[in-house]
Amino acid sequence: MRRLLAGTGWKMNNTVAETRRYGEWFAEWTAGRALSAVDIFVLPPFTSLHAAATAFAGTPIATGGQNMHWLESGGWTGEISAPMLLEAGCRYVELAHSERLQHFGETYDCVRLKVDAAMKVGLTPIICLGESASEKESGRADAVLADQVLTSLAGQPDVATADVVLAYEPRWAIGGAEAATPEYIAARHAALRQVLRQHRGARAAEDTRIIYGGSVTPENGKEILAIEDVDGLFVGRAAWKPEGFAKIIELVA
Ligand code: G2H
Repeated sequence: MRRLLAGTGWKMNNTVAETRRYGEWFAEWTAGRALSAVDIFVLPPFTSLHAAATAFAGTPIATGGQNMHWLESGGWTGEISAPMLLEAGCRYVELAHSERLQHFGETYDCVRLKVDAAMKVGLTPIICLGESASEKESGRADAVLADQVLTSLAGQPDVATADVVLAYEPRWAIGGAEAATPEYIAARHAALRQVLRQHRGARAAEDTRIIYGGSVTPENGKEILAIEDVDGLFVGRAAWKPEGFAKIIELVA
């Protein structure tokens, strides 16, 4: 049985002061609530990571980075490593968000190195996968997704026991007005599970959690979560304020 996830990536939002207020709000909101059946994560900007880990201590909310370098240290100006994320209290790291791929030239070959580095230190990678609008229009979505996931996991032959989360985020649905339709999401998630089954075996297909992200809101989240192969919701704008994230968690928990 796969545990459901509710997560938010803050992108370049929420200062240290705002993070503290977010945490205080949640400390109160989570007190006495039954949330033990769901995994909850928040991915703040690097500067707010330490404040977030402190603010969410004692709540069921774990924190994670939005990116990292694949090496542990060195002359890499502007970068941050897996051990540094761990030290800042992270349990997760998001990799391959389409904004990283589109605007910062990242590739899935480099994502593979990051997956390996994250897993080496015990961070759970949240690996983003998603086709562009033109790949969707030309009917290549499933082939693109298969290539992305297999490249990302190429260094992890035993994904069945590995703790990874796959996040399906169609690029054309990110930051927009509408999420993908439930039918479309169902087809992509099922296809991804089939790729895992084919290349990694039945156990990997059964165990690996695949969450959906891309314009999820408290209004559309319930329908998306009801899809068989969807194991959680990954939210941006709708959860940058604590009240919004609480509504998403209520759907999942
Ligand atoms: C996609 C998503 C966060 P938004 O990046 O997973 O952001 O919900 O704002 O589309």
